[in-house]
Amino acid sequence: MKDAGSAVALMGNPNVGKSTVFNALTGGRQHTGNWSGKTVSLAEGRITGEDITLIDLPGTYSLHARSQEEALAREFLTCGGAQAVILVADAACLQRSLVLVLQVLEVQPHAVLCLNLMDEARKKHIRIDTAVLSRELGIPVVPCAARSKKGLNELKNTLRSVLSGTLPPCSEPPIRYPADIRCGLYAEPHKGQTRDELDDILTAAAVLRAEEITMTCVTAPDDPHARDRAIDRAVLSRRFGIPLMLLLLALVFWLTLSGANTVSAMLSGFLLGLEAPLRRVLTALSLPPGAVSLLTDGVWRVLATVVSVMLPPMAIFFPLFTLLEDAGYLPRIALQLDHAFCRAGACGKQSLSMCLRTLRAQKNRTG
Ligand SMILES: Nc1nc2c(ncn2[C@@H]2O[C@H](COP(=O)(O)OP(=O)(O)OP(=O)(O)O)[C@@H](O)[C@H]2O)c(=O)[nH]1
Ligand SMILES: [Mg+2]
Repeated sequence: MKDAGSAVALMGNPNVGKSTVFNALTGGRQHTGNWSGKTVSLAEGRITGEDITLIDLPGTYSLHARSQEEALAREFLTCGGAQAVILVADAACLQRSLVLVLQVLEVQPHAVLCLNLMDEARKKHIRIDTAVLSRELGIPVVPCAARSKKGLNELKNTLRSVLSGTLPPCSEPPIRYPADIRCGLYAEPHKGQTRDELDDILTAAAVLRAEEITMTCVTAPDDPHARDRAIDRAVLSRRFGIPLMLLLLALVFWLTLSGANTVSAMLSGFLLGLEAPLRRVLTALSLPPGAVSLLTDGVWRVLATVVSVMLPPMAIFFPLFTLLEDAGYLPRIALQLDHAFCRAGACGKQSLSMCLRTLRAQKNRTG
C-alpha cells in the first residue's frame, strides 16, 4: 500500500464527513452523501503537497461493533500500520462521537481531532471550548467545516506536527475502566462472562467518560436537536410517514420521466439533425464512403441516441435526489423502510439504491 512517507487513517462515526475531509485533503473523489454507511471499504490517497498517505475508513460507532465495515475499520487501526489517525467528530453531536474517539486513543495515541460540522453546531447554538476538549483528550483539536473547506489547512499543519513529534501523543489512559481492565480492545471475558456482557461494560465506561468530557467543554441550549425531533415526528409518523414518502418518490419519478421524455426528444432531434451536415463535412474531406458511413451511421448515431436517452433523466433525477438528501429526507426513508427490508434479509439503506434501479428499469422500458 505505502511506498514511502507516513500513513494516516481517517476514523469517525458514520456520516460525520470523513470522506469530505479525505476528498478535500487529497483531491480524491470518494462518494459522499447525507446518509450513513457510504464508505464500505478502504480508500487511500496522497495529501496534496505532502508525503502522507491518507486512508478513508468506513464509519463506526464503536470499536466493539460487529458489522463487516466496522470490523474492517478496527482491523486497519490495529494491523494497518498507520502512524497516526485523524479522528473526525460531529461538533453538533460531540458526546456520541467521543465514544469512538476515546476507544481509538487507547490503541493509537498519535492523533488529531477534526471537530467537523462546526457550521451545523453553530446553527444549533452549540458552543465547544476546544482548548478544554484538547486538554481532556490529550490531543490537538481543530474545528472544521469540511464541506466549505474551513479549518483544513490548520488540520494539515497540525497533522504534520503530530507526525513529526512536535505535538506529543495522548499520554493518559483515555477511558477509566474497572481495575482489572487496561485496554478495552484487548480485554478478554472472565469465566462465566459472555463477550456481549464484557462489551457492554467497556462501552458503558467509554460512554460515561464521553459524557464527563462533554460536560466540561460543551455549552448548548436545553434541547439543541428539538427542531430535528419535531421534523422526525412529522415525517416518520405512523399515519403520514409512508404516504408522504410514496408521494415524494412518485413526484420525483414523475418529474424525471415526464421531463426527461420531452428533453430527450428535443435533444435527439437536435443531435440526429447534425448527422447530415457531419456527413457532408466528412465527404468534403474526401474520406472513403465506408468510413463516412461508419462515422455517421455508426459512431455519431449511437452516441446521439445514448446521450439523448441517458442524459436528461440523470440531469433531472440527481439534482432532485440531492435536494432530498441535503434536506435529510433520504436517511429518514432508509430508517422508515428498515424494518420491512430487514424482514427480507436486507437493510433500509438499500431502498435508496433500489430507487435508482427502478428509475433505470422504467427508463429502459419507456426510452
Ligand atoms: N454542513 C456541513 N455538512 C458537511 C460537512 N462535512 C461534510 N458534510 C456533509 O455531510 C454528509 C456526510 O459526509 P461524508 O463525507 O459522506 O461522511 P462520511 O463520514 O464519509 O460518511 P460514511 O462513509 O457513510 O461513514 C455529506 O452530505 C457532506 O456534504 C460540514 O462541515 N458541514
Ligand atoms: Mg465516507
